[in-house]
Amino acid sequence: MNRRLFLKLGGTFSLTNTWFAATANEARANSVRRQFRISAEAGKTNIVGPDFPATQVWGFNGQVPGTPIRIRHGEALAATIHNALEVPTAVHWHGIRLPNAMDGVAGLTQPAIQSGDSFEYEFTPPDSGTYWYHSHVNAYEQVGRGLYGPLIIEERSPPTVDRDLTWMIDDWRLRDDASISDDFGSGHDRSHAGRIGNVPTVNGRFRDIVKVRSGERLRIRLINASNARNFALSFGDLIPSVIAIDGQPVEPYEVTEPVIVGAAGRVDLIVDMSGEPGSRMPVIDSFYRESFDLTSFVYEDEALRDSSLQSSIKLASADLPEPDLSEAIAHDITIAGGAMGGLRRAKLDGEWMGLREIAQQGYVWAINDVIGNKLKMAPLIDTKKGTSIKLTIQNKTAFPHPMHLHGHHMKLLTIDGNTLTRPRWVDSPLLMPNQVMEFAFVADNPGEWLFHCHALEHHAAGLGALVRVT
Ligand SMILES: [Cu+2]
Repeated sequence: MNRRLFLKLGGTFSLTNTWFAATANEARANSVRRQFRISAEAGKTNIVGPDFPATQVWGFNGQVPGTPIRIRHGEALAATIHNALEVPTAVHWHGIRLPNAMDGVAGLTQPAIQSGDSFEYEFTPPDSGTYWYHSHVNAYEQVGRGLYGPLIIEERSPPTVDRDLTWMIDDWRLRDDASISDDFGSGHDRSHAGRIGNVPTVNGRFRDIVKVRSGERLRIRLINASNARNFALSFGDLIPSVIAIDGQPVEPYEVTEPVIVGAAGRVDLIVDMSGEPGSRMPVIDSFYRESFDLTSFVYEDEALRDSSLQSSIKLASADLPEPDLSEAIAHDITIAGGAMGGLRRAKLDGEWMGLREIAQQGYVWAINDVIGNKLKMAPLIDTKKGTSIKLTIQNKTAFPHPMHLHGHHMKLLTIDGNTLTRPRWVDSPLLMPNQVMEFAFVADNPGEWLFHCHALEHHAAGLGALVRVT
């Protein structure tokens, strides 16, 4: 139906990413405490283009993406969130290792911010990198309506680039009149791939263009704010280098395969624009069966320089606690359930039940046979502060799951038994069907932390657990 209509639309916007460039200049203050006042409110934005009406959204300061938060590494972030919506909300700072009380999970780490009320978040992010903030109340609806924004912690010595761009990629399910389809959390979405939409966007725009100049070096911070859509992005004959994953630096490496960005994941790329002046090059997604143009580079007629920059693109190494693998406590974690998953029974509120009975209450997924139907529940992992933990996570389902651990980063060690040549730190790893991944991390941040699938409908349908660190 309209999926076809929108994905076949040929029109483009003339808007570029100047909005993000402008906000970067505002982040030049010398104070060590950066204050933001942000209102969660309804707004209107033109997502699909001039031939369609504007879309009613919920956004931070009414915008999609919300007001960019950009501070320097070492600065404290103070954010007053005012709730101007008619429903409760709260803000999670995705990927930041922060005090538990600031984590923004309403019903676990704080009460929800009621309509008309405000809440003050304050913390000093310990790591630089690319993060995001989003609602953590009925997230499958609130994030789906646009309640998210970029959160950038600038490195003390970033690599030299001509432009530092943030691309928040999202996936909307719109009706023919460009209004948001309000079938949030449908039974089908909960039990299958999550809410997959029909209008993929970059920074809230469908099929926008990005004006570039030949010879220009871009840093592109990809942030996947979709409810559930994963992306696999191809950049034509350009060869991007990955410099960070989930905010954490990696030894730079060139990619010729599509760049995978699972829901909630982030990838920082360095891209040297080597195309002909005046040419156009689409960025193509091919994660699912049908591929499509997500956005397009359009080269200006004048080149910036004849050959690309040669300066180093390497970031300072990640500064995270190294787990002690010889002493690590091992936990095996099995994800089961969903359509075609073969889960027959599981524990709901401590009682074994058949899948039919569980599904009648809206739940279809289990972690180690337990339905995560509540935020406050018996922890999956209960450990002392400072303990090294080794996780072996097996996805025994027919769908991909981006598994997000709050308050920590995990070192990804192996995929399907193969040791990674480049172990990397992650907070939202994407586990494909039947995949097994091993991780290790130091549980050094006290509190009760969510560990859940970031396909938001899956979390709502039981794919969540708690990690308690005391
Ligand atoms: Cu999932």
